[in-house]
Amino acid sequence: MINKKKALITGITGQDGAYLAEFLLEKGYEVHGIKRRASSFNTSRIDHLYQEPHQSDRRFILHYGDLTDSTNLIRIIQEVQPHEIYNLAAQSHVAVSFSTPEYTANVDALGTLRILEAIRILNLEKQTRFYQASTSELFGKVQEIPQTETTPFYPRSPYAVAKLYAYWITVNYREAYGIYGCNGILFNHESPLRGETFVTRKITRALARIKLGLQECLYLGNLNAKRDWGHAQDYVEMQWLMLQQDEPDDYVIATGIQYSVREFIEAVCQHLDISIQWQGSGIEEKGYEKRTDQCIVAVDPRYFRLTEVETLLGDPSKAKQKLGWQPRISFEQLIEQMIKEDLKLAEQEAFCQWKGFKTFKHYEE
Ligand code: NDP
Ligand code: GDR
Repeated sequence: MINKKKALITGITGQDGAYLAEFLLEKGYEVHGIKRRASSFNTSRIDHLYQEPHQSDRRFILHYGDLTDSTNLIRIIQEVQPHEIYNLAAQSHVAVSFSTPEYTANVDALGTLRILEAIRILNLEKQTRFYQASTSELFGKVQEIPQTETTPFYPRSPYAVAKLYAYWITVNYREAYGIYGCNGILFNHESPLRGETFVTRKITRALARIKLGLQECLYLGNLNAKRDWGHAQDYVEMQWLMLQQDEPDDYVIATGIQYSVREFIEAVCQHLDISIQWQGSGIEEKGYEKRTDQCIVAVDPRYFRLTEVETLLGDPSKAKQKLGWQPRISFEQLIEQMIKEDLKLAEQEAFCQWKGFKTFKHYEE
């Protein structure tokens, strides 16, 4: 199916960017993405979508850019003339935002303003629809359980405070300039493409390695934090649907079910058929063929957050009613998929080690 629509995705090299690009290409869109220049390759999540620049009917095109660079954003938007912009780019790690608060504000808050201003400067208010990747982190120290579109915000990190600005500037440009702008207040969503330092992926990756005898211990922070975890593939479809409505609006996207970090670990261990020892040691090193049936999970206070978001649980009733939101992939299926892919990676690593090849260092974060 070919449609004439053009979409521009910032953050196309990230988890959601990769799933959204795939989704829009299947819908027939011409998909443009902004990627950062990096000293090493940063496109592994979208390499399967790559099209040769010499191909005549290309529908997947990448542009170098950065959310901190207004002139670059204006030029790309002018060149592409997109019907839809999905602003997914962000310094998205909550803990890291305490170390890089100014940069996080520059990208996550001002970056959003730069795109909205570009739309305005280029007189694209009537042509270009805008999606802002807002977050359940806005609720922070929760004022109401479960959280809906009307729950008051109380951000608890430089990341969340930056995203709060982005949320309101999107609302303001909608009201002041008539831009079709939507906030998707998305709760945590994961997948095999999830960044390795977010807690779910850190767990599935480490436990797969422990299962194959490549690692002994998993160090984590607050095991009692509770999150409403969904699958990224389901969530990107909602990002698109928000931009297909008659009127722009803001929506909570969540599953309405909550688990603690500890429960997530227990579920992964059950799938891998390993028991958990919450502290101490007891695993013998016996090489590639040795599969362990026990893992050690230890709490390391370095992973505690200065101000923690203890509990998040979304009420997606509005999205259910207006967008027909219905998550397709269950929590169990999400865990199964993540383990399957991380076991493959661990097996590759074990095989390389067994053959005497060098493997990558695994940084615990
Ligand atoms: P990722 O961290 O996986 O991806 C972030 C993307 O932003 C990457 O492509 C990254 O590029 C890019 N990026 C970072 N800084 C800049 C910059 N200065 N200029 C241009 N691009 C930049 O995030 P997710 O895919 O998980 O999330 C997508 C968005 O949704 C983010 O805005 C996040 O804050 C938000 N969100 C995510 C949720 C989740 O649970 N996943 C829930 C709610 C909101 P590079 O690959 O080069 O690092
Ligand atoms: P979050 O996700 O902060 O909710 O932000 P993350 O997976 O980083 O943390 C979830 C919870 O787990 C606790 N935790 C740990 N977290 C990490 N990263 N590493 C650990 O070792 C660890 N141990 C315990 C955390 O304290 C926290 O309570 C994600 C990001 O994708 C944001 O961009 C997005 O906006 C929100 O989800 C919704």
